[in-house]
Amino acid sequence: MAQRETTTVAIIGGGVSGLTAASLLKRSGVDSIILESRPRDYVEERQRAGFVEYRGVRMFEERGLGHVLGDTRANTSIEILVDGESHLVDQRDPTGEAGRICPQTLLVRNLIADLLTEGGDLRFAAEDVALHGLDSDSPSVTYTDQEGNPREIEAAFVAGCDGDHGVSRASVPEGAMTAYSFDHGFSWLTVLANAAPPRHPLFAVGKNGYAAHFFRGPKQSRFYLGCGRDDQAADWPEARIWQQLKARLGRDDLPTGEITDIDIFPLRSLVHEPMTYGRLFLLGDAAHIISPMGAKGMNLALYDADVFARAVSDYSQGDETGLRSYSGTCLARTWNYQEYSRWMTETLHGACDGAEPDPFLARLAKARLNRLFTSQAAELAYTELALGLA
Ligand code: RFL
Repeated sequence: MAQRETTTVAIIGGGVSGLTAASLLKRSGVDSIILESRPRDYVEERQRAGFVEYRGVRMFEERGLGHVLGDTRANTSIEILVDGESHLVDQRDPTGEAGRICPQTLLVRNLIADLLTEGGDLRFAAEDVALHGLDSDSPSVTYTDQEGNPREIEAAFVAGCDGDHGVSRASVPEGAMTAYSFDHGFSWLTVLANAAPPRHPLFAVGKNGYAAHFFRGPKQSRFYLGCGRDDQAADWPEARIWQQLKARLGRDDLPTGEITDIDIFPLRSLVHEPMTYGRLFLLGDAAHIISPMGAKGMNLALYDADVFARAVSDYSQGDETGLRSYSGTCLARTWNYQEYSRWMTETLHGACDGAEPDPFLARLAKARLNRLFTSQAAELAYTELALGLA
């Protein structure tokens, strides 16, 4: 017989969106239980994104959670190298505010620590999580705890924060949501290395193809290399990786170091509409995947968590409008960011004279970049999106 409990929000998944939703709910006096399938050390070590837009910084600060961003530095500009020529693009709004260079691992670790300090209920290594009665007024979640005991949680709402391959969206009956997907036609080789990070987030386009270099720690970098659609990791021995990075980033003296992770993935985007089914609300990657080009995946997860937590808090005060408009509000931002990410992907890849270039489109891409470098209005429009203010 399963042990039964009740809570206001059962949160499935303890990644960025689940942890942030729980922390914001806690600040509003709303209780929740997070069920995370992985052990704590795995979740805390998982390397991914590295940038929190200014909108997210402001959200954490306004809700008394500014400390979860740690001692991270402001992202005041990005550098774009075009055929070896450097251009700095300002990343501050007109009042000087900027986002933060904040590795996802640091944010996740700090959110977990904060939640546990505040008495939050976060359960790791929860197995066999299953959702029930989502279209009823009293949904529930069953799972097996770390000791192997069957458990059941009744909740007013279920927050599906368990990513693209989680159980939440898979529990929605077929036909209740529509998936819109897009393949950008490019793949990236992604490399994590114990090598000195760049001064600014660095993007490079040119005859050798696309590359990028980002901060992931004082002595840690993430690199991206545009690569062939069907390339395998075996096609990229370390010597080739460093040789290509040096050529594309235009630095023979690029600091190298031990490579700790290599992966190849196609750039794809995916949006599920609507983001709700009955009492289930999807947040973050469970609802949408965005190509990493604009660094918006983690930021969309933070936005969804903000909108959802406010809506549940309003509901507890008798106002249901936030919950009803949740999907529409989040989808508007999702599509705006999908457009931004597509613009960057087309522009930066298009401006490379890589494999099978289209010379006409390559010239259009360079014209777009030139406009970004020479028009203040174009730079401001770009920065508004980068900061999450548009
Ligand atoms: P998360 O952070 O993946 O958290 C989902 C959590 O759900 C758990 N889970 C389950 N729990 C219970 N029951 C189940 N059945 C479960 N199934 C899964 C998982 O263990 C996990 O802890 O999703 P969330 O919260 O939606 O947050 C989304 C972001 O993590 C994601 O969008 C970004 O990491 C994407 N992303 C990047 N975003 C950026 O903004 N900038 C970047 O530079 C950037 N780089 C990246 C990325 C994602 C990468 N991936 C996915 C490999 C680089 C990489 C390499």
